[in-house]
Amino acid sequence: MSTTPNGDSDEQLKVSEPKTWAAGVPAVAHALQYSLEQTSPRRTALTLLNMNQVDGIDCPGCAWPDPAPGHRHKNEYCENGAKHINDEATSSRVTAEFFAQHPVSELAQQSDEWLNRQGRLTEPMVKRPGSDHYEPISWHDALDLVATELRALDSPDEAAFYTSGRVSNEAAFVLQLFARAFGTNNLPDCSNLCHESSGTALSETLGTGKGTVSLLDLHHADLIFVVGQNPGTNHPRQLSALEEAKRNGARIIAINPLPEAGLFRFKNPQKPRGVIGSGVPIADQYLPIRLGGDLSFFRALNRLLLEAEDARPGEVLDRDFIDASTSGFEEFAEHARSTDWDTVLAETGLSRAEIEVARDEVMRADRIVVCWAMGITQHRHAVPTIREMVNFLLLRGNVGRAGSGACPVRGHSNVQGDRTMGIWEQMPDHFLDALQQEFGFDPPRVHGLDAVNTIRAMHEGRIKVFLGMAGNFVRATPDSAVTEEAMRRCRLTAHVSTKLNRSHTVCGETALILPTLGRTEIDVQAGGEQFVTVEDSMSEVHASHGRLEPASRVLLSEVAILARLANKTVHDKVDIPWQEFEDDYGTIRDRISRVVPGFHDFNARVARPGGLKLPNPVNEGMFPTRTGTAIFTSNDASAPTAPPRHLLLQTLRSHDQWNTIPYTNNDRYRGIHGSRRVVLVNAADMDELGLAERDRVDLVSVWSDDVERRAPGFEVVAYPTPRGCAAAYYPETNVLVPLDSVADVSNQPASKSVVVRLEPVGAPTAAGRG
Ligand SMILES: Nc1nc2c(c(=O)[nH]1)N[C@H]1C(S)=C(S)[C@@H](COP(=O)(O)OP(=O)(O)OC[C@H]3O[C@@H](n4cnc5c(=O)[nH]c(N)nc54)[C@H](O)[C@@H]3O)O[C@H]1N2
Ligand SMILES: Nc1nc2c(c(=O)[nH]1)N[C@H]1C(S)=C(S)[C@@H](COP(=O)(O)OP(=O)(O)OC[C@H]3O[C@@H](n4cnc5c(=O)[nH]c(N)nc54)[C@H](O)[C@@H]3O)O[C@H]1N2
Ligand code: SF4
Ligand SMILES: [Mo]
Repeated sequence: MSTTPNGDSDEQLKVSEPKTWAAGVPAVAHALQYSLEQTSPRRTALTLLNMNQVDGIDCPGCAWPDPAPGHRHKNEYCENGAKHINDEATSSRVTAEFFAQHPVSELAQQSDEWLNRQGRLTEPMVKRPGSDHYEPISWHDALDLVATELRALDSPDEAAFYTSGRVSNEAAFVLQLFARAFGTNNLPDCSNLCHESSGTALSETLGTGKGTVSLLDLHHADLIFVVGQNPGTNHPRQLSALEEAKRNGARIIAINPLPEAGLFRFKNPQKPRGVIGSGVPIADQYLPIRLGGDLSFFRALNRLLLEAEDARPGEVLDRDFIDASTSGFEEFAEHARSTDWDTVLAETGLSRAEIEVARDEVMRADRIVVCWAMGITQHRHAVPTIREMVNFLLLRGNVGRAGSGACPVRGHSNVQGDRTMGIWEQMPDHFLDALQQEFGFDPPRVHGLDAVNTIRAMHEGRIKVFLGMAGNFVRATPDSAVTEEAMRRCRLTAHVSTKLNRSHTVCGETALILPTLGRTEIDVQAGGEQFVTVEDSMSEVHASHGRLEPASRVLLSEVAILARLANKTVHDKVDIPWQEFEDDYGTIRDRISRVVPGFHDFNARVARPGGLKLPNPVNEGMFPTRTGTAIFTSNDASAPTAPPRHLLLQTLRSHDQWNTIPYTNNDRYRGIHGSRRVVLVNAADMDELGLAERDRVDLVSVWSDDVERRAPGFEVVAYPTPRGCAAAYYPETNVLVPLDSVADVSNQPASKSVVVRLEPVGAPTAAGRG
């Protein structure tokens, strides 16, 4: 595949029927094919056999947890995890000669897929002011350059330190320590773009920002809601857990505007019957909800449950739990009873009968889990929606009890761990106090900038130095044109990365590429061979041991890069043994054990097979909220709408991409092949808009600031999505998401509700029409 950022591709779009089952033999075949295209059979075997095993490599694909030691399959991975790990293990290399041949301006024209395909970065490179080429630089000079720029700033708050959840606990802890010792809380992270809304709503209502369920809870639930997530693609081993739950008698309700393959039937490739049989059915009820209709859905469900309790007092709600452990019930109940059915039916696009079927499922279930991901968090009203899901769980006492609870399904493999380690622009005082006590300096207390506010600050010249660790900031963030301009206004941008991406090509006046070891690789320091740790979506913390020879002998580990940089930047301000951290990561874990709650005896406990589980107060009957109880809330926000002849667009992942990086042009489960510049539209909407299959259109977003945001050259494909709703891939459509279009309270970009019009290519533009 070859595509430029504007989407000129030499492949043709082919469309086939969407699949109604996920995984099975094709998943194994596709994983192996992609892996073997990347690297040798020997390295493929090394990565795959070590993946997610005790003493092996933690899969960097997503944050889904592993079964307990002793219960793991010898192939404990999924198609996408296998592709992802071998994308890192690739044998291709980006060298100094590559950069000599390709000026930055030329690289900026290449597609995300092309940049990634060039392979692993091998040595530090610098682009000097005015130059159009990256050239080699020694580690010593590269880190001096960053330290000098940082020290020259008028204020530490003129720097921002971005991380993604690819970073280990050890590196994350050192990074936040460095940033705070330097004097800023500007720690934007990918969580700002991912589950920020979950953390906000859960902290407020339950007193913990994390999910409350374990894998065992999921296995033993009676009813599981899978809301706003596409597990067949993005958390494939979740399907094994759902299969296990079904075997134990669970029922499943899937709520999603798109009939995603993994929601219907799963052929478990780890089991003989999954290979030869027809697989197991997953969802017992599928609700094709309109985009953003989930708040209304849960309000209606809660109203129905309150009414059922009126009819059969004492039989429906868990009054003991409500009385003993919650507050705000009466106010919530009054508000829920006022839920208007016409609004519910309009916002959800569902029938009352469908919602009543869901209620009946709920009434038959004792233990209930609600799982959700980006289909919920990336809406303007995400926070009230999650609060309403919590109301639902509280009504029948489904938190803090076996087999039930809240399950925000995390994305990046260590995104939850990074937060635990202090990567947050708003860490609470008790964490900062503990840092102060341990390291003897006074960390800044003023909250820092999140991702959206970092872009604003860069754009306005308030952030001058940007250090990115393990992500692709310009592609992951909204309003691409604005973000790119913001990035280019920085004096220095520096990225600690494994592979080439757009953030290296859209860069500051001076730009650095600092190449690093990946999680698959053997990491030897002065103190011997090192391992790192990660925390999964269910708060299990375990070790990850690299197994492959490093991609280049020049690479430094993330911890080494940060420790050396910190030493050069803040050596005269704080007395922290950065060198010791680099030599032996165990010394970092010792510090973590004294600073971060739940990590006592970290080194000893993480050495045990399977690692350790962090305590969750909710599961110990405590709700550390402002009232000391779980809190019912009254939520009013309305679902997003589009004006006549406009559609509501969600931006989402294909089956063959990993976040900002497409791997191939083959969204297999949805039957979209050969092109990513595709917009999925309901056939009746196409008729109404006068569009035919494969018509070429520009997507133009509509926002109150009247700035034109246009994604050119998309082909229209009829697809089973509710009326008025459309879907297209991220990151190609990030250009359409206005920077100001964010979730209330959490400030997370609202990438799942973008108002667009489809402008046939060749038709006069809005400006032209005057
Ligand atoms: N293979 C692979 N795995 C990944 C990733 C990857 O890129 N590739 N990324 C990782 C990361 S960082 C993350 S955060 C996760 C993301 O995992 P997901 O949240 O599954 O990711 P999306 O592709 O954004 O899919 C959103 C899903 O929500 C549905 N949806 C959209 N809007 C609504 C709505 O209003 N209501 C409801 N009920 N549903 C809605 C969409 O139809 C789609 O099925 O995956 C992780 N795992
Ligand atoms: N429109 C729209 N925008 C979105 C989303 C959406 O659904 N729609 N989803 C959002 C979500 S949920 C997320 S999480 C973000 C993702 O945003 P990011 O996390 O910023 O982006 P990634 O694509 O995961 O980053 C990929 C890069 O990470 C680097 N990398 C990979 N592994 C390592 C490693 O081990 N160490 C180091 N140092 N570098 C490494 C490689 O250089 C690679 O190019 O995007 C967000 N943006
Ligand atoms: S489910 Fe997630 S963590 Fe597990 S193997 Fe697949 S991508 Fe990796
Ligand atoms: Mo994410």
